[in-house]
Amino acid sequence: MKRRIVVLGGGISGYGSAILAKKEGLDTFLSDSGQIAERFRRRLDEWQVPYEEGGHTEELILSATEVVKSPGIPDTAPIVRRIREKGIPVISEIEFAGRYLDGARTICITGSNGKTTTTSLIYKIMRDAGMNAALGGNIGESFAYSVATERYDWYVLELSSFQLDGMYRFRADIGVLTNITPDHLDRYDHSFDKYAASKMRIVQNQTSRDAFVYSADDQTVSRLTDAMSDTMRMRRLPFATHTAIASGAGDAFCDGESFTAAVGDKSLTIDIGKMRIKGLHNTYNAMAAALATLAAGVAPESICRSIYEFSPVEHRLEPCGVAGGVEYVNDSKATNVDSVWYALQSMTRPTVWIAGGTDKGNDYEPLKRFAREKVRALVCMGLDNDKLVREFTGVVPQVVSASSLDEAMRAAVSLALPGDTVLLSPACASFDLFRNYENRGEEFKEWVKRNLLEDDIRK
Ligand code: UMA
Ligand code: ADP
Repeated sequence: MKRRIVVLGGGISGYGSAILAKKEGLDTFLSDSGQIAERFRRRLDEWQVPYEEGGHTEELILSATEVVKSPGIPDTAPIVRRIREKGIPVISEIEFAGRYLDGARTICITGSNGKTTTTSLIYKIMRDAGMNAALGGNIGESFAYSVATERYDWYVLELSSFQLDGMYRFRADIGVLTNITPDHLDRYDHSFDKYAASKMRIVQNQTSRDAFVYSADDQTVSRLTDAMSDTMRMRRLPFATHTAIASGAGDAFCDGESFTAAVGDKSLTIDIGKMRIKGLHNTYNAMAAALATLAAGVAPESICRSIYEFSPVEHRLEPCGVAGGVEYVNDSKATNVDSVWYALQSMTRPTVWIAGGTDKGNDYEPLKRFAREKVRALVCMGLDNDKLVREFTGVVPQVVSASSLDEAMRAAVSLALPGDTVLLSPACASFDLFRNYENRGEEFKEWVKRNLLEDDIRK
C-alpha cells in the first residue's frame, strides 16, 4: 500500500512539506484548522496537493501512515492527541525533509537566544565564500520546499525546540547550540529540564564525522554536555570567554578585545571592536559562527571578512538613527529576560529603556544590576505595567507608565539627554498592543523617523 503522508497545518512549514511529499510520489493530504494563505493555496493547487481548510476531518487524517506536524501546533491539540492514540508517528518538517537531502549537508543552529543572528551570519559566511547554501528552518523559506524544488550542497537551518521535538533520525553534520535559558515553558509542562532536553536533541545521531559547536560558558549547556560526554562521538567545538578550553578538535575563546577560533590546523582572530554587531552575546554568536564555518571548510580569511561586514539583523539591537544627540536602538525581538540582559550589558551610554508588554512570568532580578548602573529612566509600555513599575521603582531613578507606543515615545524623548540611548528591549511578548514583535519594532522605527529624523541630520 502507498504510504500516506498527512501534513497538519498549511503555513510555511506545512505547504512545503506537502509539496515535497507529493514530489516524492507519496499519497499526500494537507489539513488546516484555519484558513490557508492565498500564496500557499496557489502552490498547493499548482502541485495538485489535496487539502482541506477550516477544520481537521478525522477520517482523512487518521488514515495516515505518518503525520508531519507544523511546529506551531501544540501536542495538546485534540487532533494531535487522537493521532498519537492511534499510534501514528508524528514528525516535524525537518525530520521529513531531512530524508531527501541527497548528499547535501546541514549546519543546524538552536538555542534560546541568538538563533537568527547566528544562522544569518553562518549563511552569509557560506554564501560569501561561494558555497551553494540555502537558509531555512525557523527562518525564511520552507526547508522542505527548498528540498523539493532546488539543489543545494549545504542547508543552514535555524531550529526551534518545537522542530527539534519532532526529529528522531535526523542528524546534523554540524550542530550549534548557543545557550539554554527559560523560554516557551508553557509548551513543556512548565519544566525547564524538559525544554533543555528538547534543545539537546541537536546532537542526536551525530557520529565522529560530525561537529558540535556549543557554549561552554552556559551552565545548562555545559552541564548537559558533560553528562552526555560518554556517548558523544562527534568533534566537540566549545566557545567561551577568557580561557582557552583546549578541546582536542578545536575551540574559540575571547579576551574582551579579540577572539580566536581554531578547528584542526585552521585558525582565525577577530578584533571585536571592529565588528558591526555589538555586545558580549554577539561575540558569542560570532565565535559560534566562526567554529561552524571552519568545520565546514571555509577559509579563515573569508570568514573574517564576512564577520566584519555582518550588520545586526532587523529588530535585534538595530541602530535606527540619532536625533538631538540621542541614539535610538530597536531590540523588539528581545522577548525574554536573558536577551534584555545582554542588551543592557552592551549599552555604553546612559539609557532610557522602554520595556513591557505581555509578561511571560518573568523574573526581573537578573536585570537589576545593569538597570542600576546604566538606566536613567524606564518607560513601561503595555496594558498592564504594574509588575514592571513595582520591580524597578527604587532601582532606576525614574519609572514612567505608558499605554501606547506614542505615549511611551513622547516620554522617552523628554527623559533622554544628548549622549543617551533610547533602547526598546521589552523582555515581554508584544501581543497586548501589537500584532507581533516585528510590528512593534517597525512602529518604533517609523515613529523615530517621522517625529525625529525627518527634521534632524541622520548620523
Ligand atoms: N493550525 C492547524 N491546526 C491547529 C493549529 C494551527 O491546522 O491545531 C494551522 C494554522 O491555521 C496555520 C498553521 O497551522 O495555518 C500554522 O502553523 P505554524 O504555527 O507551525 O506556522 P508556520 O507558518 O508553518 O511556521 C512555522 C514556524 N512557526 C512556529 O513555530 C509558531 C515558523 O517559525 C517557521 O519559520 C516555519 O514553520 C518554517 O519551519 C516562526 C516562529 O515564530 C518564525 N517560531 C517560534 C519562535 O521563533 O519563537 C518558535
Ligand atoms: P532567536 O532567533 O534565538 O530569538 P535572535 O538572534 O533573533 O535569536 O535574537 C533575539 C534576541 O536575543 C535579540 O534581542 C538579541 O539581541 C538577543 N540575542 C542575540 N544573541 C544572543 C545570545 N547569544 N544570547 C542572549 N541574547 C542574544
